[in-house]
Amino acid sequence: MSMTLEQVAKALVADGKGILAADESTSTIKKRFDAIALTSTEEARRDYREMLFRSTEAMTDHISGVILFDETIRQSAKDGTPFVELLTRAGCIPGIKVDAGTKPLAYHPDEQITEGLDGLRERCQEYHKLGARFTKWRAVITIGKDIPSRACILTNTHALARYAAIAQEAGLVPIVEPELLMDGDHTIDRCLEVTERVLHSLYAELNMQDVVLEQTLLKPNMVISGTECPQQAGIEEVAEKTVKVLKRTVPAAVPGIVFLSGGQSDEIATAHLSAMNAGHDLPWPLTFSYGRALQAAAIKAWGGKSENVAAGQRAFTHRAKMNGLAAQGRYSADLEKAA
Ligand code: 5MM
Repeated sequence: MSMTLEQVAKALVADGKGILAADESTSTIKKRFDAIALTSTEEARRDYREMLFRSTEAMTDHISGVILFDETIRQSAKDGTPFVELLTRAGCIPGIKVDAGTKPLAYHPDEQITEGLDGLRERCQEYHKLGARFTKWRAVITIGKDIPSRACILTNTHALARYAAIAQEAGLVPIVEPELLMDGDHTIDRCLEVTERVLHSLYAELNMQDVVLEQTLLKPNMVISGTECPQQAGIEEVAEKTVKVLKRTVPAAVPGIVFLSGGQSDEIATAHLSAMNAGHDLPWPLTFSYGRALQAAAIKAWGGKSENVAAGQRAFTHRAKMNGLAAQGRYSADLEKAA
């Protein structure tokens, strides 16, 4: 039975579940494999994703959906089972990244614009036929001296809104991801101020393009200190300031918010999510859509060796379980030690 877009959006933020972002483009997955001294061949990428997707407990109990890359949505497991089928059998919804990456923003040398609107309608239609039911587009915003500029915020949020409308028309739930990078020495309060500006602009643009909010999800950064900032905010401050900004900017009609991890360590990303869910009265479910914070331990344990597949799956399942608990506000650092 086919699901409506509202049903898909709600299923992606089902209680205790979140999204696995496995949409690394070819150049990004190469960087991850370089770290374990593994050559990034199509077969190695297949084996790695198969290891994750066959982690039955994680995929069935803690992961609601997986964001795939163009190559991955067309791939099959070693035994010939298409990945889309493998995911669907585990009860996971297949999704697809549709942006074409970032390019320099004209007249703004230190800023970027995400491209990919040309031909997007046809690509979305094809991905729907291939089994995708949701999609994602990521805008990248840098905080620095005098940036982000108004042009950067406007062009990126406008593109996100145009993408979202096209995705909905093609029967896909759009996840809109405006990512403020953690890089830099900015304070948490500067991150708060810029995140608020970006999200206000995003919801104004979504409204302008007649995007149906009930059929969308937001994938934001957390409000956090820049990595080089001498004063690093603690877990509670990050949770409190992130929730504050989201309440100021995100309409209650949005069915859920799925955070990116952005380079935070695995355990900190989990602790932040749990603190937000534990201590606050919220109009939407808050969960994860982590890439690195879900995969870092798994890729390390695997190391590209077939004899380590079970170890990689154990590491992935543990992280997925911790984040599933965090989505319910039930995580504590003791659970890491216990495991
Ligand atoms: C998994 O990383 C995704 C792909 O990035 P590239 O297109 O640059 O290869 C990325 O879109 C990801 O879904 C989000 O940024 C969240 O990932 P993190 O690692 O920040 O949780």
